Amino acid sequence: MALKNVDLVALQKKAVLFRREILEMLQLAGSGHPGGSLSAVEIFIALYFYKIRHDPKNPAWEDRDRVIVSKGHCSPVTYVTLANAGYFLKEELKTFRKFQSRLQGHVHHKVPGVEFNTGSLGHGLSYANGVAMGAKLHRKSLKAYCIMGDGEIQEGSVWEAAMSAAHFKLDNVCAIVDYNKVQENGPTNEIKNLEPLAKRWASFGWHAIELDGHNLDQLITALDDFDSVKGKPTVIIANTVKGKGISFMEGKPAWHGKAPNAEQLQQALSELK
Ligand SMILES: Cc1ncc(C[n+]2csc(CCOP(=O)(O)OP(=O)(O)O)c2C)c(N)n1
Repeated sequence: MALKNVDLVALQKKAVLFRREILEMLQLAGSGHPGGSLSAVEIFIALYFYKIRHDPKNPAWEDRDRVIVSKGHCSPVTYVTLANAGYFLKEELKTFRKFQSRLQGHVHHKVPGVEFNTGSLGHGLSYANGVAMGAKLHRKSLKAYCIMGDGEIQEGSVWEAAMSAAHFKLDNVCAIVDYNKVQENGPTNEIKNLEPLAKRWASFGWHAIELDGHNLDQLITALDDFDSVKGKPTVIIANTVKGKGISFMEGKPAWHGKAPNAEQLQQALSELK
């Protein structure tokens, strides 16, 4: 059951702010990945502003929950989330993708709050498994959350990791698939069909939950449900829209990796109220 004392309206307002900040960063940089960042905003908010145990002033706190951003090109949503959570100053967002900035196009562990370097898709879940096994060995109650893309999970390594997590009964692993239905070059299920996706994860021994990935209430409820599942890992299949919130970006593969120009930014910001 979700903790209903959560201020959903405040979290929804945060989602609008995050989308604005993501687009501003991208426009300033002149490059980057808007589509899969905009689709994952509510996933990040539910994790960082509701669920996880963390201390932004002490990113190396041993007992923190780990969020592994396996789709490492979605650095814009990661950095905006971390800055808003207090890991570093928001001012630094302006350095995104600039020479010598810490905020490079793919997430890097030098950035406070980033657990693991990603960018080459398909590796985050194995890392999450390792963290989770280590936690069990050391009798720690921390959890590992791994955010993946739908195109990403076409990688065979993801399914090896899925098998391992179930075999080792890693009930402290929660995979979250940002199921925005579009990968780099087109619709995911036309390029390589993932369906029936929830059944596939279940057949690998996972507790599978499917929901609307823009609905914070549903996300929060699912993240709480994960805590009560014992003996198996959990996957949340979050149905989302790539480019969510911006009419000319939604569902468009062209906006997978392209920054808006100044005019497009203004148009986009006018839609985010
Ligand atoms: C191993 C690997 N192959 C290819 C790429 C190039 N690449 C970067 S993003 C991407 C598409 C990923 O699609 P998806 O996981 O659906 O991401 P999202 O839509 O959430 O941005 C590809 C093919 C990569 N980064 N790593």
